[in-house]
Amino acid sequence: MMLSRRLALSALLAAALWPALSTAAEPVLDIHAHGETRHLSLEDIERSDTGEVTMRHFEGPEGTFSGVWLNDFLADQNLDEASRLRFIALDDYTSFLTPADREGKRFLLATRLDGTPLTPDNLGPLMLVVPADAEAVLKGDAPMSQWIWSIDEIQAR
Ligand SMILES: Nc1nc2c(c(=O)[nH]1)N[C@H]1C(S)=C(S)[C@@H](COP(=O)(O)O)O[C@H]1N2
Ligand SMILES: [Mo]
Repeated sequence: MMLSRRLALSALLAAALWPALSTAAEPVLDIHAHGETRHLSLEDIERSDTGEVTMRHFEGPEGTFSGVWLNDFLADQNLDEASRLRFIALDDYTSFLTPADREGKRFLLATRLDGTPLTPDNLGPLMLVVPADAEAVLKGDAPMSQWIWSIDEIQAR
């Protein structure tokens, strides 16, 4: 009796958790570097040092954005030496970051809003923000041209 009840409970739990687990394992980012392409899932990305910021994004979404610090993530991907990084978004918007840009500002590669993976509806799957500039950007006192959202590709060279 006890056993079958426990089995039923684990089956129920597995069914409930499956969407979250499969989402985390799905590829969300293509990295092109040294003539190779790497497909990374949220799980892969979130192995790097995590950070978070509670703020309103100028495009609307508001809450606690969590993700990984860009420089830690790049180091983990052996891309910290890249002299030029190109970010490409789902809307084909593209921007570049140099090592000096990354030294001057601490970028967070956001993966989640209030714990839920970002989707294209709320500027996902990945988004770059500068937590230290959150208030200044809203007031118009700091530029936000490097706050690229809906990132799904990084090219490094
Ligand atoms: N994915 C994506 N990110 C983007 C943009 C965009 O069009 N698409 N515009 C960039 C620019 S040029 C600026 S100034 C800021 C704000 O863009 P907006 O004024 O068009 O909202 O977001 C940046 N990030
Ligand atoms: Mo802009």
